Amino acid sequence: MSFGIEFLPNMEVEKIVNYSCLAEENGFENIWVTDHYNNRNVYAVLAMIAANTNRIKIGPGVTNSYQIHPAVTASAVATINELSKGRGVLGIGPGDKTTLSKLGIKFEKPAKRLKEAVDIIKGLWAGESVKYDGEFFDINGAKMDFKTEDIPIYIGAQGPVMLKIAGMIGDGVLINASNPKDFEVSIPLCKEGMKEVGREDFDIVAYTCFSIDKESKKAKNAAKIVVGFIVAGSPDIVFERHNIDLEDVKKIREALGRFDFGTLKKSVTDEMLDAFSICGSPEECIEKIEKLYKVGVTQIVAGSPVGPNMETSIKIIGEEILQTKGL
Ligand code: F42
Repeated sequence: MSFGIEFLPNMEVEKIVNYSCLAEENGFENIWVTDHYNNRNVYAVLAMIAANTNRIKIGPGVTNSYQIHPAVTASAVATINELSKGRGVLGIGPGDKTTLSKLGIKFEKPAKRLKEAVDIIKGLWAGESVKYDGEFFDINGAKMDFKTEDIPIYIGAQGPVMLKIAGMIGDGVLINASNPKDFEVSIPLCKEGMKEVGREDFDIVAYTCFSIDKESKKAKNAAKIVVGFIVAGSPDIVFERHNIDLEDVKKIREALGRFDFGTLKKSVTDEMLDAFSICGSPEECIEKIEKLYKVGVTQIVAGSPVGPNMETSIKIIGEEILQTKGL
């Protein structure tokens, strides 16, 4: 099992680079940088990380094919791969409907569009002169002018259709989930896709809300706002799976509607923290990670907030999990 970390470029690039170096020193294997139009540009951030690290794999986690044409994504990730001497990876998903709607982009057939985009990217990376007559993309002999190699592609997926597609077209899947019960549902769907194309090697990534501190209470407290947002956006079927009372969910949604973050934090229950995050003391986090490993997860990505203090939390993960447990 390997460990990755997610960075949101809502902070200065210099800070992300410093945290990236710290993550590399502490034994993390992957850095995933999120892609949203309102943050610093993902490829500018990745280029700086590439220039300042030596070993860790880096890539967008995740970009989409609505805002960025697949040919531009192919070139950008190949450039990051060259700059980092072969450490590039591509994380690509269908896109975030709420963000895209702010740009006036219609979220039509996201799964089909993603599949077409990945086909085109693969063709370009293979050095082909790509001809593609798709529903969304019409490519007439596009070809890269520089050589690149086979870069691993990870698909951001949650829904049943997308999970199966991930198994068919990806080298791995980035699933926004934290609890073994969710992976018991998701992994068989990825496997269906893998079976269809005869793939065996596949990285199942838990892209989680993560918060660690030596003091359990401090770690849990730091996770509450992120968990509150996840609860507010989750469908009822997920609450049933985790025995979460819909009345408690209502309190969260009402608090969020009033931007009342104090009440929001107080309304996040222990059941919600367990369903939607890995959080607590190193021992508590290790217990959950071991359960995830048993159901088939092969990479943990420590996503926001990582902990009450990013620097301390990266060191705790390194010292108490990666070096001690040898994950
Ligand atoms: N989104 C971002 O914009 N930026 C990020 O940095 C980001 C990071 C990220 C990391 C991990 C991760 O898992 C997701 C992340 N996302 C990020 C969100 C990501 O872009 C998606 O919004 C998210 O993964 C939700 O995807 P989903 O798997 O739920 O797929 C959606 C599109 C969905 O509705 N899927 C359904 C399904 O069952 O999979 C239905 C899909 C379907 O079949 N639709 C048909 C089609 O062709 O698209 C059309 C059907 C019809 O009749 O129209």
